[in-house]
Amino acid sequence: MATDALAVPGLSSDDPFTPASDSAMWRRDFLFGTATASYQIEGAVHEDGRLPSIWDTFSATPGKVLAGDTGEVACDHYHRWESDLDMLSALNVDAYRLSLAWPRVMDERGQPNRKGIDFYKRLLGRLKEKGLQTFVTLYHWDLPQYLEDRGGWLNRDIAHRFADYTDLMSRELTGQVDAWMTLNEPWCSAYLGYGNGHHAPGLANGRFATQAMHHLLLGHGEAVQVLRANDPRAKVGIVANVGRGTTDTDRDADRHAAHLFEVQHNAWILDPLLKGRYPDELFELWPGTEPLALPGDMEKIAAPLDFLGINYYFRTNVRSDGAHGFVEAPLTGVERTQMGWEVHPDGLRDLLVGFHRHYPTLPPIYITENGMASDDEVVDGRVDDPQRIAFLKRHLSAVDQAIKAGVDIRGYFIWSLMDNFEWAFGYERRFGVVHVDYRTQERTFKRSAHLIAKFLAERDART
Ligand code: IFM
Repeated sequence: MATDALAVPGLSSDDPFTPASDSAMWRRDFLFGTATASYQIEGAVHEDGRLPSIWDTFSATPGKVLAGDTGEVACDHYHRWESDLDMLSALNVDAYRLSLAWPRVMDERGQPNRKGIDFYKRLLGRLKEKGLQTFVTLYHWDLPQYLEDRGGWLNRDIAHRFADYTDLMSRELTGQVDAWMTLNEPWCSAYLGYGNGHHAPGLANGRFATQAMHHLLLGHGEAVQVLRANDPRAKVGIVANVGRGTTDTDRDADRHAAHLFEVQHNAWILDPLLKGRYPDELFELWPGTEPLALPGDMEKIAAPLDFLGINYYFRTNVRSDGAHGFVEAPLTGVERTQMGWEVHPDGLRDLLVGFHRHYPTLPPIYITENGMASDDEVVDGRVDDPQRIAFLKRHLSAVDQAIKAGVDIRGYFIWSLMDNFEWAFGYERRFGVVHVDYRTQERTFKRSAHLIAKFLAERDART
């Protein structure tokens, strides 16, 4: 693995990544990091007492994941974590966002699995030795299968089970975590997992989606209380994936459709968290799907947060469906990534500024994921990823513009540290700034990684 970033030839301060000299990205207190998630990188699914997760079950089901890929080996990070953390430090980042695998640390009776817990203690201990800030997600989609067998996120009891798991891990890891995130992207867990079945557990029912969301958010609310009690010095937040919806016509009906797209993607999660209620328009879009909520639930869900994690990837163009909803109307002639997602940095800026104006209680924001997939290959020991370099530069500029417009944004995490298991798309889609050869597990810095390391070294040298 080539890690000497400063040795990359031909890079000057006007290279294709380095942010403009007046950008907030140069500020030493603006946190730079990369992000990963347990099921996507760890592998070792049968080791040291780890129990099956819904993603083991789902990916073993024919037709669910591209090419039949599974997370059984993934990046083998469970065995290679030490060299992976060396690779991370060579990027000169300030922080690392990772997730804990619930099925690795707790058994069916709620008892701790010491070997699994010790893995994370070692990992976090090493990150601290390296001087990195630790951002830890409790739930990034790998639900223990035994809980899905009891109804998963459709069973209200899961909120208490999530609080128990949070209690265990926050007692065990107190002092090793700078920032806790309860859930990653509840929209994906609820909508893709229970609404359209594209993700584990693969159920497809509109009512299930809204009920699963309510229990996810309730679990979040209970977990916030536990984290405040067990680890009062750590920051507490949640991560939402947000989507920009626009339309390419002047028709009022299409503009309203774009608004409804954002209600369904953003307000569905942000309104309960920041206003203590679901948006009425959600149930105009999906009539009859109001979740069963008990008195006191919404107060728990809306507990104050120290930060909000925002994950942003693309913009969606929509038009009215002629009734009460929206349909996608894909634009032609726009730049897209290997996922087919449109590259649209202004969408990130516009969403951030919009949230700042719309939610008086908006807490400080970290961009907890942003990045893109490309079909990267190693050629003569190098990986050139020009589209990613331009993508990152443009999105950092969008973040800078939002900061200058008054939004309190404290940091930015690239998705992802390394290529990994991209859920229903398996290993084909490569999001990493480090390339992974899945046959040999060799890691190779892409050119984007060299440029990030160079920029951060220059930033540190200035201060
Ligand atoms: O890989 C995922 C990640 O797990 C959650 N956010 C989106 C990424 C890219 O699809």
